[in-house]
Order: sequence, then C-alpha cells, then structure tokens
Amino acid sequence: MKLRLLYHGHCFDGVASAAVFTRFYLRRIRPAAQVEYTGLLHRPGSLFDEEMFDGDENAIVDFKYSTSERLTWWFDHHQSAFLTPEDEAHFRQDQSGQKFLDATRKSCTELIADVAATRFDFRDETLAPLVEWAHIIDGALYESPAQCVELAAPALQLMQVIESDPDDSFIEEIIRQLATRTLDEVATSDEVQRRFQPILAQHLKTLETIRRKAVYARGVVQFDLVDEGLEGFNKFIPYYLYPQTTYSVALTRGQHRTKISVGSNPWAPRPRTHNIATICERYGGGGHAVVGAVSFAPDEVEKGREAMREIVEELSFETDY
Ligand SMILES: [Mn+2]
Repeated sequence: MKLRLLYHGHCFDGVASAAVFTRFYLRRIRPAAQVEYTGLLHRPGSLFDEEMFDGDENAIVDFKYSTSERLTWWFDHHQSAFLTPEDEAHFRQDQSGQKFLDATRKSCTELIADVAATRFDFRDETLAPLVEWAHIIDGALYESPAQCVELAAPALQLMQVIESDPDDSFIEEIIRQLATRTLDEVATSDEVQRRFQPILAQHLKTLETIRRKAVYARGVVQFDLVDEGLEGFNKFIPYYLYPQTTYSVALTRGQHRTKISVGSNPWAPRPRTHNIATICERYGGGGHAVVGAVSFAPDEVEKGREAMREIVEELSFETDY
C-alpha cells in the first residue's frame, strides 16, 4: 500500500505539512503504508499531471486543489487555492471528509495538526515546535528583523536550507526525519548544518553589499544591485539596516529579468500609507498591499532605474526623520 504525498516544494510550511501529515497517516490511518514524496512548484499552465497521482492513496498538502478522482486527501490554507471556479465547485461537493481548506490559517502545518486532533483524534505533543515555527515563518510573524536576518534559531537555519538547497532528495530526507524526530534534532543535525554554512556565507555577503549600497531618505530605503549581479536577498535586510524606514525599493538583475522589489517594514514607526500592489500594477507588476514587484526584460536596466526613481518619489514622505 503506497501513499503518494505531494507538498509545496522548497517551502518550510510545505515540508512541515508533509512531515505532520506523514506522522498522522502512519500512526492513525495506515501504519504499514509506504510513503513517497513529490515537491510541487508554482508554474504557468497546468500544475498537475494525472500520472503524479500514482499511489493507492494520494494527498496534497499546502498546495492547490486538483479535481483528480485519484486525490484522496487535501489540505490548504491559501486564499487562491483553486485554479478555476469549476475546481472550487468540485471541492464544495466533496463528501469524503478528507479535504480541508481554511484560508484563515497562517500555516498549513497548523491546519493539519488541528484537523488530525479534532476530527481524527490524533495528537502528538512533540510536533508543537514544528507547528509553531511554521506559523511564524509562513505568516512572516517574526519578532524583529534581527530574528530573520541574523538566523540564530536552528529552525530558521533549516528554513534556509529548505528554501535554497537545490537537492530535492535532501529535502525529502528532511521530511522523513521530521516525521520521526524533533524539529531541533533535525535542524541541528550535522548534514543540515553543513548545508547551511555556504548559504549563511552568501547571506552575510549580501547583507554587507546592501549595507554599502543602501541609501535612506524620507521613509524609503533604496538600493540598486544590478552591478553586483545579486539576484535575490533576504527581504528583511533593509529593515534590519534601517529600522526607521517605512518602505524599501530595490533593483536587481537576473538571467531572465530586471526586477524592482517594493516592500514595507512590518515594524515601521511611521505606518504604511500606500497600497504597493496598486503602484506596481501601474508598471505592469503586482503583489499585495504590503509587498510587490515589477519585472522588465533583462536588458531594460535604464527603464527599471527610471521606474524605480518614480516609485521612490511617490513613496517618500514630505519630511525626514
Ligand atoms: Mn503554506
């Protein structure tokens, strides 16, 4: 008997959801099942192939719904859980009692743990730290920018490995370990720590680069990393360096695009007054009220710089602090 478990790949909540579901399934549903994993990533077009559902039972956690008749378990907490209204109607008609959506949950891990307890009478206290950290990480409920920039907590070090290590087989190994051991045991293991070191070194280098390039004025910190060739950065770095800022605006260039990233500081002393998605949409980008982005072709650096200047001007306060 095989369970195929599909989860949100390279995402802490996706991995934690897979581990919690595995424990629940093996202890409460089918102890002898063999579990196999598939990480799913968002991509344009269809997300699933019918051949993906090759188990006797098939489950999806922390990812979009599928109408496949082979899907027997589903858990999600995303606002946009359905690709189409037809998919949603299919879910609403489901009578299995094994498919769950709750968009009020900060993490899917927490949803699975709660459903397992309240509907299936499965409780495992040793999972509490994993559920707690999934809640903090997926909900971006950090206590300070330092917490997520200094990465002192082992759970955040494990998050970095899950998000950045390209080795899918190792991510699967992490799920299998989390299904039997505690979060702390897994996060502080030699292999996770070995893989975390180069990620940390790159992160600290990026931090120093942003420290050198960032300029702050009138509630906005801005930096242009095109010449540095840096494609990504921890989005809390600007607020770590400039706790007084309300907004951050950054320009980066990757192989496939030049990108403006616009964000707002969750701990800002002066509250956000702009809807960032609305501003980004004007340049063909998008996002949420608190964070957004605009993409240009890789060679459109000057166009990107000009848009960046305009966005910075629009977000800037009248007075400085
Ligand atoms: Mn999630």
